[in-house]
Amino acid sequence: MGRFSAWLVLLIVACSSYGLAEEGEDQTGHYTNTWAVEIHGGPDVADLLALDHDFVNLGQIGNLEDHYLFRHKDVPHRSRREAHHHTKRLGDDKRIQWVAQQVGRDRSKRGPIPQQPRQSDNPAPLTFIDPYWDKQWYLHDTRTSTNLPKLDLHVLPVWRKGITGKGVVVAVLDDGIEKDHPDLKDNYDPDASYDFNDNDDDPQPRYEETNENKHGTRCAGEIAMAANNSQCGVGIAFNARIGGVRMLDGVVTDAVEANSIGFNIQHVDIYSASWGPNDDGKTVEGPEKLARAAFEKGIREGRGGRGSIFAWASGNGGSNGDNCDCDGYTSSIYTVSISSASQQGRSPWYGEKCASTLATAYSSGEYKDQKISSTDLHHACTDSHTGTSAAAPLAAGVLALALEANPDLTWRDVQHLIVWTSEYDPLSSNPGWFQNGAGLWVNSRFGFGLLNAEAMVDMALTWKTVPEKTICEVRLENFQPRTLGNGEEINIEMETDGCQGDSHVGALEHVQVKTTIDYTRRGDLRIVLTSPSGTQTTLLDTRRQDKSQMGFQDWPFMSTHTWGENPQGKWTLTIEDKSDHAENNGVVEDVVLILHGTPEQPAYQSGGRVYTDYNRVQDDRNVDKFAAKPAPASAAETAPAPESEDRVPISEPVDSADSVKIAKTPAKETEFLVNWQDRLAGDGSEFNPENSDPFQPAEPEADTFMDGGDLRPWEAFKYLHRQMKSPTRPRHPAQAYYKPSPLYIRDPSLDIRDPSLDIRDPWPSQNALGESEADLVNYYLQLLGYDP
Ligand SMILES: *[C@@H]1O[C@H](CO)[C@@H](O)[C@H](O)[C@H]1NC(C)=O
Ligand SMILES: [Ca+2]
Ligand SMILES: [Ca+2]
Ligand SMILES: [Ca+2]
Repeated sequence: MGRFSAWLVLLIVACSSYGLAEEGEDQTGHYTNTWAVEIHGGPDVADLLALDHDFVNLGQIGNLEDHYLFRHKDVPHRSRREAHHHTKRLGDDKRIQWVAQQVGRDRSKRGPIPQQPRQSDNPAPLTFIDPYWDKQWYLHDTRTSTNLPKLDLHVLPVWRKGITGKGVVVAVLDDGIEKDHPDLKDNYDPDASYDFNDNDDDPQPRYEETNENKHGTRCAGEIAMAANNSQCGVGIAFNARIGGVRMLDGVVTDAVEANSIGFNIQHVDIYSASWGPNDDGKTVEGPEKLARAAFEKGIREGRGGRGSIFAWASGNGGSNGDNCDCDGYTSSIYTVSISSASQQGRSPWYGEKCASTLATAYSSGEYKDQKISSTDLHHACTDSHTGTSAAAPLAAGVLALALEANPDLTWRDVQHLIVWTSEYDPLSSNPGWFQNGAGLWVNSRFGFGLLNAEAMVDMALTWKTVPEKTICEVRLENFQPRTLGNGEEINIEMETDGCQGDSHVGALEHVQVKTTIDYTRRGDLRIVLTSPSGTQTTLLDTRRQDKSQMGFQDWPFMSTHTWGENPQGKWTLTIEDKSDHAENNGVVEDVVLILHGTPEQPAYQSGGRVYTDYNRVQDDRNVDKFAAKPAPASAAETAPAPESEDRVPISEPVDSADSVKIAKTPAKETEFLVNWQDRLAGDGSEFNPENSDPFQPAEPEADTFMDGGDLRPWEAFKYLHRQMKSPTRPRHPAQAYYKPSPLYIRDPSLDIRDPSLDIRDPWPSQNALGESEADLVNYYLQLLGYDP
């Protein structure tokens, strides 16, 4: 290309970035709701001009003096069209030297991070000979078409920088670790391992027939399976050292928890925990005195004073109507609470909502979605690890990469990094997103969004430790206990200046509301906190199964949703009972608002968070791979049509004991089997007890989050199960007795118990199916001759 045409290209680009192009269509990016402006005279002048023109001044852009980022609230955060009139209005103001609407572009860095040159537009593929590598869709993009959404945690670019977890130690607090597993033994670290169930230093799991103690080994592999050794897969931090603290295979006491949480805190950097109180939708429990003390000691003294990192699963009780606000481990300010997103970028059926979740990692979803691959007991591998159990270790692995990039990060730095780099875009199709007063997108199902390993590591590399933490407690003088009854709501207003003085909080991190409420039926209460910026956070949602009369005793509800906001002004706490239980009543005894944060805004926030189009910006795929592979046909497309609409009893004898084909299947049941995963994604609220036909859709509720969940899954499943259970067919191990796990382990597949027993509905009010049921449906599909 000659010099002249190069100039031409530059000129066109310049025009469109100044917003002067005739048509705002832009093939390579999208317009955001932010404008960069140049204004002389200082930040006060900038604030004034922002006000004049109906913008919010998000502050100086990085270290560029006289440059500010303005946001307009009436402009969509993402649009293909330029907002000409706003640009023009700013441009026409003589006090504004320069203006440009910001466009989400094909860059690999975000916000105030200085842009580094890309190594190559089409980097060489990183391939591994490990047999499960191809199944690790969440580490490298396995989609078959560029039209599909990007599908990974953006780990490959970090590995390309040579960052693989070296020098970082992770301990999995669980039911043990198979330390001699061929894919774990090289990274196994005895100093990060202990057995608090048997009080010895060998965390090897206890083996028994149902392999119940596979959980810890599965979680460990996700983090630190060795790379390119022909064994299983590749851990996210495959050069990290990994240990196991065996503590779930026995009586779990406060002391056992405290021992585990506080184990070897100068050696272990990251603790990964995928357990917590029962997810039954009626429990309110948190760490007791010892475990609380262990957390506090860990963050104060662990890692040479920089603080232990705790990656915590947010819980799997979604289908029980559970809410992680009632789980004091995930809602601790010291834990990094992690939720799951399915391969489809959806909140899975087991996901819990709460205000304390920080971010999200991929995990299992519906039946067709791929699960998580890892090491398994007996030196085996698995491709079916599930639930938030599987999400938290992925986060632990990502954090290990960040700690290798910058070992000086404190426990608070780590949370700031997560808040600032997690991605809203790949999960944006889910309901519940809102932008808080600091411009951050947040959702009670996902926290600040999907983890982005590359963005986090890049930001960690040049990170400046955030200022010392301050805590501002807001108490109402002369607070009189307030009564609450059915159908009522009370509003408690709390005015604060953010504690001017030594404990001044000017920029928020966590917010806690510590309260004591006596109430006749706890599950009917809903609590919402409104910040001075207008951010409304649900601190507690109703839980239909929670009939407890225990209320809340000094319970610290916790929210991350107002992160980055200035707390000065009026906070409102709304407590309501809108149930149909007329007899309900109680008293709000006490309320304390606890604001955690820093006196000044941390420097990194000064330019405001700039959101970009994840799919375009983060596209590090090797484009060639999309050329050859045809998209796999779905089961529904390849399945033969049912031979007849007649209802033929499924228990009709099969050809022979060896054959797993059956001749005819009632159409309705076949349809259910083939399509069930598309139809059962509801959260159970569509359950229609009036409806006796399990295959008859219930009336869907208008504002219920559903993926077309219009059946009564458990009813339909039980019916099918009865039909399919013929003595002439081989028995599937999952044709077993299902029982909610009394253990704390967050893995639905562990609910399979005694295989000699018949199936029973463990959660009569639950509608969604678990992974065990998924396995069975899979098996039934095989029986029917389909290849699921
Ligand atoms: C893994 O090993 C194979 C064969 O030895 C090699 O071609 C490949 O480059 C290796 N991958 C990495 C990431 O080192
Ligand atoms: Ca032992
Ligand atoms: Ca391996
Ligand atoms: Ca829970």
